[in-house]
Parts: sequence; structure tokens; C-alpha cells
Amino acid sequence: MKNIVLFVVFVLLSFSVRAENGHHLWLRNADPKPVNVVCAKTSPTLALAKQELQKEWTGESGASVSLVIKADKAIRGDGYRISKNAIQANTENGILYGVYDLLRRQQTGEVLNEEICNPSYDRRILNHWDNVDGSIERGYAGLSIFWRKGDNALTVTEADKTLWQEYARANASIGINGSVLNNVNASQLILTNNYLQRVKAIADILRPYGIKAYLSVKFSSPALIGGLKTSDPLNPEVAKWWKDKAIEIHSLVPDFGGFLVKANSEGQPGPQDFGRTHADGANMLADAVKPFGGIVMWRAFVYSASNEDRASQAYHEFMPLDGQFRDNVIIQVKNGPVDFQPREPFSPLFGAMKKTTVMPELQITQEYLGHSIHLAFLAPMWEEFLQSDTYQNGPGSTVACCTDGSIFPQKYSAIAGVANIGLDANWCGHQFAQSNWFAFGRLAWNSSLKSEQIADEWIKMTFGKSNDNKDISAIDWNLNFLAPVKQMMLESREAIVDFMMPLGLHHIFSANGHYGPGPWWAPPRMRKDWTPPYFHQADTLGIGFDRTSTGSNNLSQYQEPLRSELTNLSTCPEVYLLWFHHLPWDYKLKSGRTLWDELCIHYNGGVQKIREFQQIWDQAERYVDHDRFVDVQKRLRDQSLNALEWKDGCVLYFQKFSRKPIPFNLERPIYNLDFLIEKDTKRVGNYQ
Ligand code: BDP
Repeated sequence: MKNIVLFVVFVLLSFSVRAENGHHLWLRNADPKPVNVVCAKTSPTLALAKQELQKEWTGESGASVSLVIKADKAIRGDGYRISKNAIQANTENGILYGVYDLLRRQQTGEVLNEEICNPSYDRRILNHWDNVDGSIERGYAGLSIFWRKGDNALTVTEADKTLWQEYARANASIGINGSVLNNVNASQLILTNNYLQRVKAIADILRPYGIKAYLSVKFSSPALIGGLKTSDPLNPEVAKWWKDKAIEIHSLVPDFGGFLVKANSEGQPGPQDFGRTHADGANMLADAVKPFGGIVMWRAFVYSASNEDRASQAYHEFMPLDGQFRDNVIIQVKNGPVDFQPREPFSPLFGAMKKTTVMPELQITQEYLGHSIHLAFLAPMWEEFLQSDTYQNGPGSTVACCTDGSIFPQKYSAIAGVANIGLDANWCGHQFAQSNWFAFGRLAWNSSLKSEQIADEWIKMTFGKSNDNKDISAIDWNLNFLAPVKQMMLESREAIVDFMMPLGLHHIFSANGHYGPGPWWAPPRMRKDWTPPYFHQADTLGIGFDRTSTGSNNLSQYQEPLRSELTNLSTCPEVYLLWFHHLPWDYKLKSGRTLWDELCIHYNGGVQKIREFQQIWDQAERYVDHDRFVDVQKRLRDQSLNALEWKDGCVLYFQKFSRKPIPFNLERPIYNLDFLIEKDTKRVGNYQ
């Protein structure tokens, strides 16, 4: 009897824990009302649309909603016309997106008049850097949801299917319609039949949710698994091998989306191994997938150990090829020219390649923003990037406009985000990291959305139902939970920039973990462009990377008048100062203070912000379920400690060059530099 009681208690406990462990993401409606859904057609996708309405409806009780597929020129692609009681679209996916939108507006209380909503980008894709052994490159939320190792690695279980379906639903609810299922550092195994069978199983689950599967491929696959002597893209046998492979994939996955390729980058094979160009390689693959409507996303993340500024290399490699790519090739370009730093200017390739389709690649996983420990809401970073004016087609040529088809004629438009999803119960490691998955989908759908709105929606949907049993009024909740938490989210990325690398500093991480500070990190035999001193260039005279014409001249890759604005010290935004300029320690900033003092103030300000976030969150306890509250609270404490290490490490290290005091009104360092360096060396080894 005692055992039975214990068992019941255990079951109840595990249910309540499960209920609020974050697994339900932003899809956690608790109180649905009856609704009558009218839809003349039937299909798996329409059935889902209907079911979602019936399960989640919180509009007027007993209302009737009609779902209508009807051609309408004002509606583009998977867009829809939405009103309180009807959704009209050209496609089934459009109906599904309209349904999720309607439900979202019900939950967030947004007023809804009749409206047409069209997607900014046609292809809104997650890139999973998941390895076929189940590990995830730069993943901080557990192992892969798609792959695992071991004897039964390829057996598809019911648990797999459930998880993939939950994943698909979450994606569809925010408009994501593509998933690249494996790492850009791809294993050739993915193209073997055993693995393709599992790809088929995944694609079958994703399909009704309107999501296409894509694969990353290794360029040398023909030689590695096809028994060919070469993988030269101009060799007819190689081209035939890829054509046959595309046929095989399409026989299993009829709506297969296409390939993503990292070639001749960081040791990956590519066409240049055979004296061919990126265009030769990409076009050969594009021809293979063309008959099935597939695309090739060819990454521009290329750089070598040459003397050329790393920020300039991709432009030099790709610009001469502009116009040489097939129309189903898209060049996938990271937002910044270096590598997903907490802040970078946009890559000069945006808008510059006028005869080639270009798509942005964002990083949702927080490789450089504190992994799953730091609270970083990334929508402000992406908004800043998408709204940056490239001037490539006159003023107003924002990155968004240069990539979504509104300026350049292009057959496809696409945007990708490197996923932050793993097997962790809450999918993303940090509860707040879910907001970045959400934000990516929302911005991919509507690139002009404001971060504020996205944060507002996410908080309401994610935490709005937690206080069911508590006596908390809407006014109280809005004032004392929604407003401060939203403020915290909106300031969180800038706080990280401040305590890690303010004023345009970049890539001053220790070793390749990309987590803690390491401005000092420069093992003698390491490639110079992989060490922080290459990027910060601190010396007794000053600090920063000179990218003007007296330095690397990377600025010449930007269009006028932006080039002059960034070159001219009086107009260069201070957030990019040390990205583009090497400046003396006593250079005067707009505040009237010296560069050194201002640098210290930013580092200090970043630390103080995280402490403010702790105060905000501690006061949120009443409004959040216990598990999620404690989880976030713990991580904020760790973030506070990390921020302090960053500040003390960087300020004390740079002080060796500036030889100036830390402004006396700022908090004093509590760490010694030697201690931090030693701690770091112990952690990463000394790489001799
Ligand atoms: C870098 C990551 C590395 C990736 C690479 C890429 O550190 O793990 O493989 O980007 O994007 O940021 O290919």
C-alpha cells in the first residue's frame, strides 16, 4: 500500500514537473473553448489546422471559423488573409500559418481586423549542426533530436516520432518551413541508404506541418562513398553520381528541399581541391537537384590563413563569381563578415552580389553569447542587421530588402538560422533561449517586426498561463512581470556586448570554446587569425583593428556613403569604432571621455546590468512556476559571475597596454589577471 501511495505521489510529481519544465515552449494554452471549424477540403495539413483550432481556441465560445483555399493575387506564397472568423490562403500551408496566427493573437490579446500577412522570405530554414553520432557542434541543449549513436542508432522509435512531431508543430507555429537535418561539417554517411531511410522517416513527420527536409553534404562524397577516383565537379562521372543520388533521395523524400554545402572552408573539401571554383561546384549540385525543384545553399563562410583580413576574404572570393551561379543556387552568408560575434557590422556581400541570390545565415545557438548560461534575447541583434542600410541600390537598400527579392530579381528568397535545439526537456537549455527560436521564425516570416513586439508575444505565450492558480490581476501581471521582463530581454544582448567586447571589439574569446574571456590567448604555434590579439591589436599606443585604407582596407568593400560614414571618425557609430579603427587610448569619444575610460565604463556597465536582471528576475517569483523560476535564477547568477570574469580579465589585460588607472568611481576588480589566465590555461590546455 505504502508503495502504491509513493508511486502515485511520484507520478503526480513527475507530471507537475513535466508540465512546467519548459517542454511546451510557447504553445501552452490551458483553457480552450468550443469552436466550429468549417473547411470544404481535406488533407493531412488541413486536418492539423482544424485540430489546432479545436484544441487551442480561446475566442468566443461556440464561434464558427472558416478555412478557405482560394486563389488571391494579394496573397503571396504561403501568406494568408486573416480575420476573427476566417482564414483564406492560396496553399494549405497558408491556412495552417493563418490558424497559428489567429491562436497567437487570441493568446496575446492583439486586436484583429481583417489583414493580409505575406512572408518576407519564401524559405525559412533551421540549420541543425547535428552530427550523425548524435552530438551537436556548438549545441548547448543536449544531444541531437534526429541522430544518435549505438547499435540501434537508425531504428525509428515511437518516442522519436513524438519528438519530431512536437518539433514540427513548434516550427510551423512560427512559420519555419525547412530543416537542414545535419551539420555543415557533414559526414559522408548521411548520403548512404541507411541514413537516408531515417531522413525519410523524419521528412514524413515534418511534411504535414509544411516543413521540407534538406541535407548538408560533404563535397568529396563521390570519392568517399561512391567508389569514384575523384570528386572533381567537372568530371562527368561525378556529376552523374550526384544526379543519381538526387534521384535516390527524391524517391524517398519527394518534397526534398535540397543541399547545404560548406566547401573549402575550415578544412572541408570543395571544388578548389580540383582547381575549380565555388560556382563550378555549386552549379554541378544545382543541376542534380533542379529536376525536383531543389535548391543548393552554398556557404560563403570561407577564409584561409593568408595575410588578408579575415573580414575581407569572402567578398574577394565570391564577388568575381557574381552572375555565374545557376538560378537555384543561393549563397548563404553569415550576418557579419567574421563569425557570429555579439556585434558585427553586416557582411559587405549583402547587396553587393546583384546577379546572385544571397540569403542571410543567423546563429540562434549562442556559440558566442554565453552558450545556454547567458540570458540573451537575439531579436535586437537580428533587427539591427536586417535593417542595416547597405546603400547598394541607393538609400533604403537594407539587408532585408537586398535578400527578400524586393530589390533584385531572384527566383528564391531564403533565410537560415543555426538551431539551438537539443534533447533537453526544454529544448534550448536556457528557458529564455526558446525566445530566440521563436524570434527567428517570426522575423523570417516578417523581417520588419520589432524586437519589442516579438518579446511581448513570447512572454505572454510562454509565461502567461503559469499564474492560473494565483490571484494575480492582469494589471499587476503587465506592470510587474511583463514590463520588466520585456525590458530585461530587450537589453540583454547589449549587456553581453558590454561585458564581453564593447565598442566594436570582437573575437577575444579564449581557445575555441568561445565562452570565457581570452584577449591574451595566443599560443605560439596557433594560426594568428585564430587568436584574439589578431582581432584586438592592443599595444601601448592604442587598440582596435584598422580596416581603413591605412590598414586592411576592408572598408572599401562597403558602398558609399556608408564607407565614408564608417571611415570618418566623427560619423562612425561608436558601437563599431574598434571594429574599423585602431585608436589611441586617450582618443576622445562623444561623451568627452577617453577611449580607455569609456571602455572601462562599458565593461562595468555590462556587469551592473546583469545584476539588475537578477533583481528583476528575483521579483518575478510570484508570477512564474517554481521550476522555470529557479532554473533562470541559477543561470543569471552564473552569468553574473561570468560577466565579472569578463570585465576583470579584459580590463586588467588591456590595462597592461594602456597603463592608465581604471576610473576610480567604478567597481574595483576582484580577480587578479594571473589567476584568470591560469584558470583559463588549466581549462583549455596551453596549445603549445
Ligand atoms: C564557427 C564555428 C564552427 C562552425 C563554423 C561554420 O565555431 O564550429 O563549423 O563556424 O559556420 O562559428 O562553418
